[in-house]
Amino acid sequence: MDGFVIAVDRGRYTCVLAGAEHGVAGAELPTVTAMRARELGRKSVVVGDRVSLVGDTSGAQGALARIVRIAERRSVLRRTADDDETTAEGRLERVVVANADQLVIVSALADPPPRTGFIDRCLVAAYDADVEPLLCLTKADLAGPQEVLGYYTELELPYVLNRPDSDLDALRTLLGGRVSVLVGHSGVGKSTLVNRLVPEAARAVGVVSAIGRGRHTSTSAVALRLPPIAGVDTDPGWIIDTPGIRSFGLAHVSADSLLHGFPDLVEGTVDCPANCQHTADEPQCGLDAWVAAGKADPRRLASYRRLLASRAGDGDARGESDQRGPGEGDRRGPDE
Ligand SMILES: Nc1nc2c(ncn2[C@@H]2O[C@H](COP(=O)(O)OP(=O)(O)OP(=O)(O)O)[C@@H](O)[C@H]2O)c(=O)[nH]1
Ligand SMILES: [Mg+2]
Repeated sequence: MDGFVIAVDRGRYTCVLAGAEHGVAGAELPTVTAMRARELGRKSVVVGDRVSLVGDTSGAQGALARIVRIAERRSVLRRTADDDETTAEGRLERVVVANADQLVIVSALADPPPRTGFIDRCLVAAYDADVEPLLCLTKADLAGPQEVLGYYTELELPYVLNRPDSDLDALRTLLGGRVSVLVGHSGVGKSTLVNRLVPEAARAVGVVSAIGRGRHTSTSAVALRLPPIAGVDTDPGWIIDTPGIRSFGLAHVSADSLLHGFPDLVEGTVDCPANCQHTADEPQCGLDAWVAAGKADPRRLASYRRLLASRAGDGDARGESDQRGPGEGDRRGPDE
């Protein structure tokens, strides 16, 4: 039988059987617990995977099925522990989720403050994974979005604003018919949003801790079926809540692909000499003139160059957006 992996916990995979996934409005979906069959070898199974199951797929108490195959993934959202692929941490790659159609980048407008460096990294990861980005700005009751939106004006980046009492219709429409994954720092309100979208989800919600202290309320990714959209007959989609992340390492993204996360800069490179690396010390790089002519925000170019430098293992690459306090964090990494 075919299934869709909605949760992973200590070697046990919770799957919804194909067919049941479009199940009854608002009802809890029947699930099957499974383990990996030995023949999968070292291939990891992640939330969002479409799998083939054998054995006891009754879903009865104590029943355990086996995952014998992982279907080809439509998309794979990855991150690494570090940006530099020459280090062990840079090679440590984590698959965040499989088969997502949309990456919802959740950033609070305050508490914790927004970090465009982190959002830029998420955008690079989204374009690299061929997943559409959606910027979701939470805690709009605490601060305005002008500054963040101003930074992205050239991008036509779709966004939604959220506050505790805001209407979720626009967001539900954007989530309809697809699998969306929420990513963001701890405390930005991912689970709060999931609970509003899927009231029976009852995801644990935490108090905001200092970023980097490692107090994460959610500890694993979980996919939840969205309830039907009122008055519309279409598929409401799936939403995947994930644990807050401190960093979005991009060691797996090639230097060329990094530029795809900066569509506002791409055109500025057409007159660059062949093999231009677009770094600040490239005398002929077209990006300086592009920005000087007002075609893109200089902060975007600076962010792109920080990422380029960070991949090269330049220790100063984290840039101005890192605001961790003293005593926090154990190593230099791509946190922003
Ligand atoms: N003022 C305000 N507070 C909010 C809003 N959304 C969430 N919060 C609060 O922010 C805190 C953290 O919310 P969570 O939903 O647990 O954050 P999270 O992103 O799931 O965090 P992790 O699971 O640790 O990654 C909670 O105290 C929420 O009540 C909002 O729109 N406005
Ligand atoms: Mg959470």
